[in-house]
Order: sequence, then structure tokens, then C-alpha cells
Amino acid sequence: MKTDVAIIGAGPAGLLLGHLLRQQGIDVVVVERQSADYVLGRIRAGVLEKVTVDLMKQLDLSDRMMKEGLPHEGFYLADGEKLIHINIAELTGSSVMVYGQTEVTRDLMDASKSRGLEVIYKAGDVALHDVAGNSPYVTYQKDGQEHRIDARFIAGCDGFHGPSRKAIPDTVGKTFERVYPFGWLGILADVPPCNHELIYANHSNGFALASMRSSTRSRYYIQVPLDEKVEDWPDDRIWDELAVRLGPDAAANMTRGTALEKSIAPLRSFVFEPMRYGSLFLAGDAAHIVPPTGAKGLNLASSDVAYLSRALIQFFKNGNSEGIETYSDTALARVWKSERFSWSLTQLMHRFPDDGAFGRRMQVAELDYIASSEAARKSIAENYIGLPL
Ligand code: FAS
Ligand code: PHB
Repeated sequence: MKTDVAIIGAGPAGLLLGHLLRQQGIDVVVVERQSADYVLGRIRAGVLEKVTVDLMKQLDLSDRMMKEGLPHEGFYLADGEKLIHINIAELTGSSVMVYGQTEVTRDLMDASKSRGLEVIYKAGDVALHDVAGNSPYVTYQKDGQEHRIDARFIAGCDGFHGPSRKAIPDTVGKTFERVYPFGWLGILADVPPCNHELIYANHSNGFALASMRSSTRSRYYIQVPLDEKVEDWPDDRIWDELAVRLGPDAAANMTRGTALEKSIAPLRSFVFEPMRYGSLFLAGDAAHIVPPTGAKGLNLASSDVAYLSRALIQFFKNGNSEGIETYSDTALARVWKSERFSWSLTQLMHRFPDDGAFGRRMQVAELDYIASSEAARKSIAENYIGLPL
């Protein structure tokens, strides 16, 4: 098979990029290791920045999001006693959209069928070849046969554990990483949210987040030690701990219910440089990971794809290579600022075992400062809605 761009991975990054390129008449093929149902079954992000909403609008795929999504004009920080409102609308004139990553992926998948975007699911042993040159190719196994896709470029949208990043020689790639000494235990339940906006709480017991997917479906998280097992956390224990950490007001409005999904995700900050090597481009989690505290993971994948799609369209439509030459530096400039925000909010809102009483006092003092300073709240708000492209 021959194509212009072979995309590895049919998560949000791969599907967004595939649609944006196909929309401009560029030939693409997406190769995904899992089945479509498996990809949809992963419960992940819940908050969309303007950059993600705008890409869906650009693709004319935002109807369901605008109908079912919840525009949010603020969120709360809590220190176990008081709630601090970050009024996004007042501070930035903007808002975020609460609409699950699963729904974004579903909208993109449904459109790939109706618009003829070729996505090959359940592709085994995907491997990249000759990425340093101008004639790279991808091989994969399917239905007992090896297949080959020759392409002008390969887009590695295969997430943190995919093969694309590993196709860049160690002598070229540099990694930057911080692994956090805790994870997030997430629970999804068909119960109404305890608050109309998200609450990020730093209680002396640890972090908790009250989020949602709709007015009838809630998503909650609590910080747990890394060695915890999901089976150690029956639903009632999670609800009890959420009520303590989120504070009395939230607890009074909390509706308990059976967990539809329950999982523990480790937290790390990770960046791989460069995001381009020869004819291979990395986008999304293939190149970087943020702790979900700042709701940046999915949205960074979107900004990478916004830059990369423009660069590839410029190349194929006008023969102009400027975008592909500058892609890595341009994308990384925004990635590092999002990494900083996600790291700093994680530092502020979680209990770090080694920080002791002084570290806790620093967190409480910073939350007090944020409560009293519009400038501090504006800084948080403008990072939370996503920095301009
Ligand atoms: P993805 O990982 O979504 O997609 C990569 C795709 O590549 C997958 O479908 C995978 O199956 C495929 N792939 C992998 N190896 C392959 C191979 N060898 N061949 C072919 N395909 C291959 N972000 C937030 O903003 N908020 C959150 O609350 C949040 N929670 C998260 C919880 C968890 C457990 C995880 C892992 C991530 C979470 N994230 C969150 C981040 C997440 O939303 C990512 O940022 C987002 O999925 C990035 O999208 P992609 O870059 O497309 O990567
Ligand atoms: C979610 O709803 O899954 C969510 C929301 C905000 C975050 C992280 C996760 O910062």
C-alpha cells in the first residue's frame, strides 16, 4: 500500500490528524494495534481546551459535543477547609468544555467510517522502517499476513508505550522525566455530580478531584500510594474518602453509586526531544506525558496535531517545508509550558510523603495566597484554559 502519511495509533491524536489531512485531500492510513471497542473502553480525559473544541469544529464534528458537552466557566481549589473559586470566564473571558475523551474518540471514529478515513484496527507487530530517509515504511501483521505501507511521512501517534519514539536513535533522542510517588484511583458512576463545577482538593489525607461526564454521570479521583491495588478499594471506601477529602459542602451533595469503572493510573511528567526525526513526527503521548492534574494530556495531543497538520498540509499543497522543519521546536515550546503548569498544580495539590509539615504549610500558604490574589488566580486560569497556539 502507498500513502502520503502513515499514522500509527487511532487515539485522539491519530484520528484528529487523520481527519485534518484527509479533509485537505492528503492520503492517509491509520494503523491501530487494538480494536475500536478497546480504544473506546479506555476512560481518560474529561476537560477539553478551546484548541480541542476548535479542531472538532474545524472538522465539522462538534455537533454532539455542543449539544451534550458542558461548558464550564470556572472550577474550585480546596484545602480541606475553604473552597477557592477560579472564575475562568471573569479572569480570561474564555471557558473549557467538559466532554469525555471517549466521546471525542467516538465522534472521530464514527466520522472515519462516513468520510472514508482508512483506519486499520487490530494491526499486530507494527514496525517503522527507514524513518531517517524520504521513503519510510510501516509493516504490520493482520489476518496471518505481513502488510507494508510505503509513505512520505510517518506520524507516531501511538501513545507512551508505542513503537514510534523508540524508532528514533538513542544518540538523537533526549528524555526528561519525573515519576510521582503516588497514583490516581479513578471511579466512574452514574450519579449526579456533587458540584456544578470541578473541585480539586488538597486535604491532609491527600488529593481528590470531583469531575463529571454529564449531569447524570460523575468521575472522581483520589490520590493513592503507588503500591495500592484497585481491589483494596471497594466502592464504599472510595466514597467515604472522597467525602472527607472534598470537604463537608461537597460531601453533603454527594450521591453514591456503583462504580462502572475503577482504575489506578500512575502519574509522571515526561518529555521526549526532538518530536521529529527525518520523516517521522511524534504527536501526543508518544512524545510527552503530563500528570492529569492540569487536564492537559488530551489537549496537548490536540495542539501537537494542530501544528503538525498545518505543516504537512503546507508541504503537500504548496511544497513548503518550513512547517515540518520547525514543527518540533514549535510544539515543544507549548509542551514545556503545559508540563510546567501540570507539574506545579500537582506539587500544590498532592501530599508528598517526604514533604512533612513544612511542605504542607507551604501548600496551605500558597492556596491562601491564591484565594487573596486575582493575579495568582488569573495565572492559573489562563494556563488551565490552554495557552494560545
Ligand atoms: P493515546 O494513548 O490515547 O492513543 C495512542 C493509540 O496508539 C492507542 O489507541 C494505542 O492502542 C495505539 N498504539 C499503541 N501502540 C501501538 C502499536 N504498536 N501499533 C499501533 N497502535 C498502537 N488526560 C487528561 O487530560 N485528563 C485525564 O484525566 C487523563 N487521564 C488519563 C488516564 C490514563 C490511565 C492515561 C493512560 C492517560 C490519561 N490522560 C488524561 C492522558 C490521555 O488522555 C492522553 O493524553 C491522550 O489519550 C493522548 O492521546 P494520544 O496521544 O492519541 O495517545
Ligand atoms: C476527568 O474528568 O477525567 C478529569 C478532569 C480534570 C482533570 C483530570 C481528569 O484535571
